[in-house]
Amino acid sequence: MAYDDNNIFAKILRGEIPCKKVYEDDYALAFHDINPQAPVHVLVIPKGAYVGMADFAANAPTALISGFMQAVGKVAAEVGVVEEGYRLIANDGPNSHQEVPHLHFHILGGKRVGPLLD
Ligand code: IU
Repeated sequence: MAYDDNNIFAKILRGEIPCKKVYEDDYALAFHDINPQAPVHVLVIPKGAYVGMADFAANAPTALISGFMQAVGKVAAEVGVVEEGYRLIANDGPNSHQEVPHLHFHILGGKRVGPLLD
């Protein structure tokens, strides 16, 4: 799928739409999900035009890939879910119900979640 510059996370990255920011560095932005599914529900997105993980892995510079992954871990620690545990998921493509076509990881914590699928 081609990247759509007008997706909502692209607009958030450009500062055209506000977000409840949790963390930002050169590689990633993290913010609270607008419709939280758990007491902690934060999204982490890379600073680049990537739809999903295959696109990211194939086309992103190594520094961005590693910086993004480090940011995900930093955010999990910062929002205080590491000790009790959390779910880290990325919906990727139509079968997964990906709604926003910009790669994003969900950090879900603050409660014990159910089985992974449905
Ligand atoms: P998905 O993995 O693409 O299905 O998840 C998209 C998430 O983005 C979903 O949890 C929405 O609540 C969230 N979201 C948001 O935080 N802010 C927005 O403006 C929009 C969606 I649109």
